[in-house]
Amino acid sequence: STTPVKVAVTGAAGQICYSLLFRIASGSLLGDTPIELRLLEITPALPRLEGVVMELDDCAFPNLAGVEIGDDPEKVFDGANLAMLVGAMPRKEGMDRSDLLGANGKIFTGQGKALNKVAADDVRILVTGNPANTNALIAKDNAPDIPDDRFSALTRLDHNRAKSMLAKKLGVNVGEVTNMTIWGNHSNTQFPDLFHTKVGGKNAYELVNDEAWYENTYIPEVAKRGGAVIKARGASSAASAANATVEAMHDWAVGTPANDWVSMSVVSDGSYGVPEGLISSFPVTCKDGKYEIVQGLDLNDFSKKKIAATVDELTKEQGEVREMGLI
Ligand code: NAX
Repeated sequence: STTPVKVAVTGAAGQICYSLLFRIASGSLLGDTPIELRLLEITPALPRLEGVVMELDDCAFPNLAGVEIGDDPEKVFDGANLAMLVGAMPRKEGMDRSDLLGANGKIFTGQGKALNKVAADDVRILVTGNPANTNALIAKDNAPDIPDDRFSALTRLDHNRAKSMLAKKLGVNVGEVTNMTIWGNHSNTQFPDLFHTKVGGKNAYELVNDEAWYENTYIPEVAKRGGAVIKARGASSAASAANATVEAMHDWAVGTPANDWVSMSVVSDGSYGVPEGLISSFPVTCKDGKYEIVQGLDLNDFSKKKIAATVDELTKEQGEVREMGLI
């Protein structure tokens, strides 16, 4: 029999995980490969998490080989092959971005250290909790023994939103849209790039043929979609964030389709002028558990300016967390 793949998930009693855990356990992550869930929460949320585990039991998923829960990252992450870091503190009223960086920064220093100590040699770590890119940077810096290319942050939800909004505009099925790229930070500065996107194999920017819509409607609406969901639903994106998290990890572990790529925030190797070491979103292909940044895309002046702005924001966040002593 096969040893189950150990999948660690944090923030397991939260709203994203209420969808994510069931997608993982039902096979969206690794098909019918047996998995063991290792679920981390803060102490006061453990009773609630026990309720979620009861529901996992009640699904009778045949490939769910076991579930462990706890509030100690060193125990929960022990032997983890895949880790999805979803748990973070939401921004509360009166908190600015740097307060959030500080509060969540502490979570990711501790979890980075714990992963460094106890995770499996092949561990792959995906950060969904916000600010995702900089949280991933903090975790990476606190895990010196884990190779840099095992860390990523989630920009797949932005990628999916961008595909869907483009398909609507053009009146096509979203399955026709390929080669979408989100560049930069998972924030309002992100840059969804239509210049390399294809729709039914044709250039998306040319098909849209509406510069004003691209610049003034599409780009801001993709970036601010999360806010629009909060306004409509009274709660932040959960099922779509879970879907993006499971798809991102699936593609990383299993591979991207031929002739397409996905957006992942990964450690920059200096590609496209993004400073080395930042965790920034790029077009990537994945195969056998490894990703590669797509090379050789031509960037026009508009794209270069947009990418410079979002990368600049990441550089500032890096500076802030460095000043706080988190990296
Ligand atoms: P919830 O507040 O519903 O759940 C978060 C859970 O994390 C809570 O149960 C909390 O107890 C737990 N938690 C807090 N500190 C923890 C720690 N140190 N260890 C383990 N667990 C801890 O939030 P939810 O809606 O599930 O969102 C989770 C995170 O995803 C938030 O940071 C949110 O901003 C972020 N998002 C990221 C997105 C992305 O595309 N990258 C989109 C969706 C979402 O906004």
